[in-house]
Amino acid sequence: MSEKQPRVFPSDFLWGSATASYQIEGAAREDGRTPSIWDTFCRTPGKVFEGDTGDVACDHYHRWSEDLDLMTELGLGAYRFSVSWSRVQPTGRGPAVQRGLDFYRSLADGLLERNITPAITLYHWDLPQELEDAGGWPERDTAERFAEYARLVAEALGDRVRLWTTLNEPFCSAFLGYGSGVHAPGRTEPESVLKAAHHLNLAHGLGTQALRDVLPSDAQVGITVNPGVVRARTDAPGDVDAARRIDALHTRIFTDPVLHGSYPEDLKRDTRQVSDWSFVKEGDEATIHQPLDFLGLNYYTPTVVSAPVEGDTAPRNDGHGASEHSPWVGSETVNFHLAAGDRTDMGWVVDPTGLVQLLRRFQEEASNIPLYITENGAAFEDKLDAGGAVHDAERIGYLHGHLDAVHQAIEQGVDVRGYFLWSLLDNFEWAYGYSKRFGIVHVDFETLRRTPKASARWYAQVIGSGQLPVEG
Ligand code: IFM
Repeated sequence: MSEKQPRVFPSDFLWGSATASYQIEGAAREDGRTPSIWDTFCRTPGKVFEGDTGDVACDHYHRWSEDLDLMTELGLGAYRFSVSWSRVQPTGRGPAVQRGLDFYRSLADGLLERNITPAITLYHWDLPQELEDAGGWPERDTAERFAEYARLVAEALGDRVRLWTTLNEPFCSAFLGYGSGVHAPGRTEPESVLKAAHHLNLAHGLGTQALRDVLPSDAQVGITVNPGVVRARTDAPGDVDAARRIDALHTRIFTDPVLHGSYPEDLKRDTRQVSDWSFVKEGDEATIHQPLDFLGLNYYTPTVVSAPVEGDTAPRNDGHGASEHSPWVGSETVNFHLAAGDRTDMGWVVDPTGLVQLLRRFQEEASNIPLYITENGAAFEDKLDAGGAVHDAERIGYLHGHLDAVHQAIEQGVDVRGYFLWSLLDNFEWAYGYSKRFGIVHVDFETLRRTPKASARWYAQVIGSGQLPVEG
């Protein structure tokens, strides 16, 4: 195809946007909701930028109807949101709270009335604090609790929601939550990282079984991962080995058991000083290896690594937040490098070639399973101008490049069914608090007023025409 032609997407391509409960809902103490690990983490001094919390966030819990109208204006075909576990099952066990479930039922109904497909994520990092107090993800029981919770939500919403995702980015829950400690619950325990990763995988497997028990047969069940697109800085054997190690920890620790039913041998070898992996019980890998209807992939930027330098023990800047504690269990001294190129406000290099690479990889690895881009987007320092508008040309450029990458992958035969832009609204960006804006809709965190940015109008045009214009 010539460079000058617009990129036309398949007519049934799902055009979406995504958010997550703790990042937008607020109403942290209403209708029976109890603290999650993020409520606690936000209150731990020094953990979150300027002590920001999700107490109010975008106040979506009260303004959801206005937000649905914004989605209609954009012409969204689908909306990916997550359920707050502490809102529907406050102690992480036992019966559900009706008011919590009602909120998500109203949301799903509002979406359906507007012809927007609801896509549920059951777990986007906000574990009920009581479960963390009982040991959190390093405890096997948390996986059982997740399956119980998945069943409760499916019983309440299974009649109206067709797209179900068990977990979002288990890498962040395990490695940043229990390794580097830059995410809740902020623990820095190398073996707990591996245990947490395994119990998240097990939660996915048990949760998928519970969903299949309850949901109608046409429901689609999958998982969302954020695989590393890891590149060796040179083709020297040490650099190539560093890339293999980080790929095992970032990606294959999740995708190998989920897609192929076993943990990679090289991963177990690389981490044997830390753990003998005896927490993997007989039958676990088979439980994790459930048939999937789709695989969700989140992509933002690639990672460049090189071999450890002898004697160098300085903390690494791996792009996931500053910490004295490496999350890279058994490979702590691998070096991370900033690739050349334009960067977003997160410091992440803009490189859509990584998205093509990722899609091609999982087309092969997840043979015959449709793929969705469940997150992609960029933070920039957006400001309202004197006329009250936001001209976020850099974000439009980022989105154009990445949608072009999705289109290239489709042209190359990859079965990509949809794209969920991260994010609909500026929101609580975890340890960065409200300092990073990912939304295509600007949120004034004083007044909570929403203002669609230029990128929102641009995305609406892409959705309306089903094609990417020649220029961003
Ligand atoms: O905001 C997050 C989201 O919660 C998970 N994926 C990455 C986004 C940007 O950092």
